[in-house]
Amino acid sequence: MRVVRAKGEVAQSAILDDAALAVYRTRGYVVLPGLTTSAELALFRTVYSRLRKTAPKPRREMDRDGNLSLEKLPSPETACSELGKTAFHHRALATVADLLGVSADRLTIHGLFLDKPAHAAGTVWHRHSTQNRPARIVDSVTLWTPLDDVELHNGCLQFLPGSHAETASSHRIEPVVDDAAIDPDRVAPCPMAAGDVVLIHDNVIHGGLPNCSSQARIAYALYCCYPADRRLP
Ligand SMILES: O=C(O)CCC(=O)C(=O)O
Repeated sequence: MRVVRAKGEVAQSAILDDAALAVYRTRGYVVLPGLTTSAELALFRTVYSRLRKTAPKPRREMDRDGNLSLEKLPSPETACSELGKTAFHHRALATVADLLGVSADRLTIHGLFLDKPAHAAGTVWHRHSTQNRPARIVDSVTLWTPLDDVELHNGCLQFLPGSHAETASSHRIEPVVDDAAIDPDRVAPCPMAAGDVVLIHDNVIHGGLPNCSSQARIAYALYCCYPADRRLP
């Protein structure tokens, strides 16, 4: 199935060139084709299937009505060190280091498989910057790649473009953003082809559509964290 993306959200090249950087700075996210390869996608699928059989039960995430929205398998690199040697990991580190203007060896990476099972609910609106995380982590960029094409019907991500430049309106800072605070006219769904990567700013509001298909939607995400005392301007 052909993936149709919104104009202006896709970088033309795999490296973070000026055009990609401009999209990221304006919208708070940018889609980069070509950060991983089809061979690596096959590896991610194999590792995921193996972990589903052997790893402890995945962490389940619910929506506000208590419906299952995600099953999470954290740190797959621990079970399969090959993952950490992939071009995806190397390019992720290089890209985020470039983006934050820091040396790659200052970054830590936390990997996660995200399975949105068939007919699972949407992923709640949230931003990473307000999540409960170690105080020493001051900035992060997430790279999220679907293992199959994702469209509106099978759980693609959606964003509130430009929200990374806004502060939370409530004095109660929470990672989950109330649906009532979301202007539907601003919502930008983000269909992607398998292996495309979306770079997600720490502060951008995003979520995911429900998976209305009969197949699980699986993604591999890398959370690249910068543990020091500066944020991306
Ligand atoms: O996989 C999803 O549906 C949501 C992923 C997400 O929002 C995240 O990794 O922050």
